[in-house]
Amino acid sequence: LALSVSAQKRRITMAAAEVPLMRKLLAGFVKPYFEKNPTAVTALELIHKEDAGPICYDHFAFRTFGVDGCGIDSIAQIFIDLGYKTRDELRFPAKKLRALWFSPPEHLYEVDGELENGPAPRIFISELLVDQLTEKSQSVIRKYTTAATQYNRHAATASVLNTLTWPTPSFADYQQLARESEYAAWTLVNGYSLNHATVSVHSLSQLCNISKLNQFLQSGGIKLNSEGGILKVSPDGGLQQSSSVADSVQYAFADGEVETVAGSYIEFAERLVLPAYSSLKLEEVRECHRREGFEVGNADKIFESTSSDQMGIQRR
Ligand code: OOG
Ligand code: NI
Repeated sequence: LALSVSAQKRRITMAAAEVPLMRKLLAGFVKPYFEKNPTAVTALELIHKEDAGPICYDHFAFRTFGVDGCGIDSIAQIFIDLGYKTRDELRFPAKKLRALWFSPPEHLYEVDGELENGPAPRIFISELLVDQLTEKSQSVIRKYTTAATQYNRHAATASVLNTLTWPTPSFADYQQLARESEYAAWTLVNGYSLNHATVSVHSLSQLCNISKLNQFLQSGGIKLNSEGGILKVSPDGGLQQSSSVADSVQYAFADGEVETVAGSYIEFAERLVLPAYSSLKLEEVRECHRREGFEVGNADKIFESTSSDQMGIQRR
C-alpha cells in the first residue's frame, strides 16, 4: 500500500515512542510456539514464498482454568499493564467456557512492519468454568491449580519459558479430563503456551482474500479445521476465519508414559471494511475501518482445532 510521506513519518514517530517490553514479550510468546508447532512454520513459509506481505498478527490466544486464580486474569494482567483495554465477553455454555478479548493501545494497531515490529495483536483469553464440571474432573484440575497459586502472577513468564506453573500431569489425570472436556485436557498439558497466533489476511498483498488463502494453504498440504465448514463467517459477514488442525505432540507424562496430545494451531482472519466506510479507497483503509471484535459462532468452531475428531486421534 502506498502511504503518503506524512503518514509514514507519523507512524515511525509512534513506533519509536512505544514500550520495548511489549515487543520483546510478543516475540517471547511466539518463539516456543514456532519451535513446537511445525504446521504454523510451514504455513508461514508457504505464504512468505507467494506473498510480499506484510505478515501481521490479528490476535494471539490463550486458554486457562477459571479456578484458584489461574483464569483469564492471570495471563491478562501483563497486557493490561502494557496498556491493553478489556473489551467484550463471549460465552460458550455447551463447552463450559467464557472468553474476554483485549485491544492494544490504539496507535499500535497502525504500525507498519512484521512480527514483533508490526501492529500489536489483539489478545483473546478463554477460561474453563471449572465449577460446572463433574466432581471427578474438578478434583483433578484443582490438584494442579492449587499447586500453582503462588505462580499465578507469573503466567506470562511460564508461557515465554515454555513451562507449566503446576507439576507435570499424570496420563491418568489427562485421560480423565479428555473424556469430559478436550479444552481441559489441552490446558492441563499446555498451560499458558500460546494456543494460536492469527495471521491478518487483509494485511497481505496477494493472498488477501481468505477463500483464496485457504485454497492455497490446502494445496500446499496444510490440513484446515473443517468443523462447520472450512470458512467461518460471522452473521454480519464481516469477520471471516479459518484455522489449521493442531499439531500432534509427543508428551512425556509424569508417570513416564509418552503419548500423543494436541499442540497449537495457526489461524487466519480477514476483517472486511465496515459498510459505513465502503467509499474509502483501499490505501485509505485503516484497521479501525474494519469489522472489530470476535464472534461466538466462529469461535465455537475454531476451538475444535485441537479436538481429537479434527486431529484424527483415537482416544483410549
Ligand atoms: C480459541 C478459539 C476461538 C477465535 O478467534 O474466535 C478463537 C481457542 O481455541 O482457544 O480463536
Ligand atoms: Ni482465534
